[in-house]
Amino acid sequence: MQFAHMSDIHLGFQKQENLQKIEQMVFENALDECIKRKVDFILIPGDLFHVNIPEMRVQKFAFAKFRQVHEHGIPVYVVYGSHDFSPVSNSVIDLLSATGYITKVTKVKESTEEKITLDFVTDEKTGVKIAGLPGLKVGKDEVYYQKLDRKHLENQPGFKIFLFHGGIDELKTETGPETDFMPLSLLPKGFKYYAGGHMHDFLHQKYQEYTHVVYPGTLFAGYHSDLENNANGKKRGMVFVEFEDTIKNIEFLPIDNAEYEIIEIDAAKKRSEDVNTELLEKIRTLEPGNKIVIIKIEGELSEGKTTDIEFTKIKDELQQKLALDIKINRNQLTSKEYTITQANGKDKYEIETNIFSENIGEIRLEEKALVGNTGVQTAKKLLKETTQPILLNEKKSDYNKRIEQSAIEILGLKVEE
Ligand SMILES: [Mn+2]
Repeated sequence: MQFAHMSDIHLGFQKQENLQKIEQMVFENALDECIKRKVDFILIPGDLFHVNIPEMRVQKFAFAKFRQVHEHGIPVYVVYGSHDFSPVSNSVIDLLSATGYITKVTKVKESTEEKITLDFVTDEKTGVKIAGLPGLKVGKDEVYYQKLDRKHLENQPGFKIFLFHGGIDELKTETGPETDFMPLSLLPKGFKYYAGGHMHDFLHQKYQEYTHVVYPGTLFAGYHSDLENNANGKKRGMVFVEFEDTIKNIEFLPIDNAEYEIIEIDAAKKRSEDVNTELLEKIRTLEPGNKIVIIKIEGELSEGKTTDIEFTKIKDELQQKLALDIKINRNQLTSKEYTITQANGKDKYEIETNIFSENIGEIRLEEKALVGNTGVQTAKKLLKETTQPILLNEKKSDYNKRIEQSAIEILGLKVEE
């Protein structure tokens, strides 16, 4: 018997057409491989979609593919991730679940203030028992897992699999996500396989009471840094597991996505003019045709502004040579001469992201959460929360309190009562 495990596919993350095609292709290739191998079932523990309600284009190809998998009689077991999560079951995951193409495995038997008791979903053909918990939005995961009635799950016999979405303290890496970690001890012990989502790199670890904690990682990208890692040679793919009454074999199958070129420039103590020349020279030695080109430039310029570097010109040149897409990461590029940079974008959200990305480099702070990509994300969340409108019939004082509390939560601050 064999099952497949994939996660963090982030369908709908890509905004550029060429990359959208790759995102769709790797997803379809992964499921085709499951059909080809006639797996007994497929596990997807979260972030299947990048948002809870992705655009219709994404829903269309995802439904078509899951229908095909369904017609081959392969069940798909899913939990929400932190991205496709909806507190009111208002996610495309729920739509897919309503059609019967996928099964959400979080079956809450009982939920009180102190305790969440889960039931298993039993896979009909193999008799495997599957339970799982979703990932919630930033910081709330652990509370949820702390309430889990582990004994109830541990006491039941059978071949058991646990699906979860979140990081494990024991597996914390320098390059992985920085938030949403919990100790392994919050998961029920003695399951045959722990199918993880959230970590974007493939990981397989064994612990005494938790044999086989596995994360397949993303299939392509869900953060911009994933593309950078791909360009530096990181393989992406999925996991196939052979089993009988125990696990027999765990195989990571790489799935190709794209070809890359990466240029990394240390701009520290250089003049903007010289960095510009260096960059243009490097660009001209590339053969970027049909490749994703990543330009990463960081450090503090000794002279000139970050805007002196002709990123538009560089993009144009690469586009003319038919690069699939060009990603420029200049979040860590700063200058002694501070200016607020304008930014373009196709909609309000893209403009906001671009403005934050281009200007955050000018800020020098110790607090890691407030700079770089994390800083951009925090700024965006704050902006979104603080511009929420007042609700109908809501008192001004309640409104102020509500906004204040969400801001505090986003910044991860604890306030004395
Ligand atoms: Mn993810």
